[in-house]
Amino acid sequence: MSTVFLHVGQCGNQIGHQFWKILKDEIEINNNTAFNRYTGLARCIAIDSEPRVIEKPFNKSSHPLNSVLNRDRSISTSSGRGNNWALGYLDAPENGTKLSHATMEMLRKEAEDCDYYRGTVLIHSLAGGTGSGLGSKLLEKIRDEYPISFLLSAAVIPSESADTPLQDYNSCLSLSYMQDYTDGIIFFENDEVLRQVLYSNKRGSNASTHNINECIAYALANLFYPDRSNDFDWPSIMQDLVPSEDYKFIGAHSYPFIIDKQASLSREVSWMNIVESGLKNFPKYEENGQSSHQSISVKCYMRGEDLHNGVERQIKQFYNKISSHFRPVSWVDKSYLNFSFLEGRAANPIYKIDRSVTIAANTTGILTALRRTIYNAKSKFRAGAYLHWYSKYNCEAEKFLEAFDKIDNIIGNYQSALKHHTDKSPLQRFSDILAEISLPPDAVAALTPRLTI
Ligand SMILES: Nc1nc2c(ncn2[C@@H]2O[C@H](COP(=O)(O)OP(=O)(O)OP(=O)(O)O)[C@@H](O)[C@H]2O)c(=O)[nH]1
Ligand SMILES: [Mg+2]
Repeated sequence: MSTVFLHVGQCGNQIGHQFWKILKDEIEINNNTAFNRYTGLARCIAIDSEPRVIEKPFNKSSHPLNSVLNRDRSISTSSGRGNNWALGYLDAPENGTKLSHATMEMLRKEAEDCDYYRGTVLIHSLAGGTGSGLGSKLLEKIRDEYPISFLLSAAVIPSESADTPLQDYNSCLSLSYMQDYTDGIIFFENDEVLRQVLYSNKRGSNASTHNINECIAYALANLFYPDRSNDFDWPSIMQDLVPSEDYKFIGAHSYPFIIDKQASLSREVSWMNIVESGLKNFPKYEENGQSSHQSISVKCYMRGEDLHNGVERQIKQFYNKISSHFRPVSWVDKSYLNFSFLEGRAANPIYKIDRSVTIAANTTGILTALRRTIYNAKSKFRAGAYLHWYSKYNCEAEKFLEAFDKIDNIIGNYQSALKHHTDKSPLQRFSDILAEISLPPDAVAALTPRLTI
């Protein structure tokens, strides 16, 4: 069972490089479906509108990925898409090359090369022109050509302090395509990942984009190849995590993530300690300084060499600890949170990590990023700002309105999951209903005391 990874745009390729570095160091290349068993080459396709990042591994034979990435599965043109979704989506031919056509041809070859092609994961950012615009076009085409294969997006949400003035437009447009065509969206917020990296960096307060990418790649590697073995059934895990089309967003994080190779995290630390630190380090999903997210599904992988020394007996404590952080929405049963125990060393020995915990969670925490993005995009749209940059590439106002509609729907779905939470007492819930239907205050006063329990 094989997965083909597509790295799209600068961000997608830079994260892709870190992802394959981790897998190359920790996987037996000739005995794992992540790599082609005969050639030892990674099952991925690198796509960008400019050649700089893509070419790097091939320019120097000493590059760690020189022998792992396949030049015949990489494609670029000469210039970027200027942080413009419409230009990326238009995918105009350059010297006779259309990036989306060339990519689909490569995907066909790669899928035919697999014993059993299971699906595609597209790694990209939401803010630039290539990863978001061309990424959207590719999702549409892949879904059309491989309707029953799994299709996931691993997407980077831009920093709140805008990287480009167009980032909210680009994000809305690509989010609407992701919602339409994928089976699930694993998202990483650059601001949150930066916070995680700073937390993990025991020695100082510096963090580079490279470190952020390592952190994202580590979570992805642990999600798709949690014990680095063959045939881990991630599609069925994803089906558990995405119970319906209405809730596709999954946050993921692995702990410990250590930049500093001198640091170690070994047996002296208890499993409970690792779970607690992992939870502290998971994205906080705060809005106005408050965190009130609830969860639809949570998957927790625990990986280490000593799992049979009583760890499974502590499962109740782990369940209680994790479920108090990821509180369930009212309509899920206890199985919304489940565990996989994976026997084996947790990471490459150079990191001196014996144990790790990876948590993937579908929570209402995505609301914060969605609300912020759509609020910013609609404000600009109402002012008519920058729209001519899109209309000149055939992206008219209706396209924006459709995208806003879709995102409003996603927000509505997650919001209603939050609303049905039952932690509140009957009195509180009744008061909420009264507030919603706006009865006059004397009617509220007349009704409320009768419900006091
Ligand atoms: N985490 C992470 N974010 C990145 C990286 N490179 C760019 N970004 C973010 O991605 C957004 C820009 O997207 P890029 O991937 O650079 O753009 P692109 O897809 O190459 O598109 P164009 O350059 O416009 O053709 C910004 O929000 C950046 O902060 C990276 O290596 N890692
Ligand atoms: Mg670029």
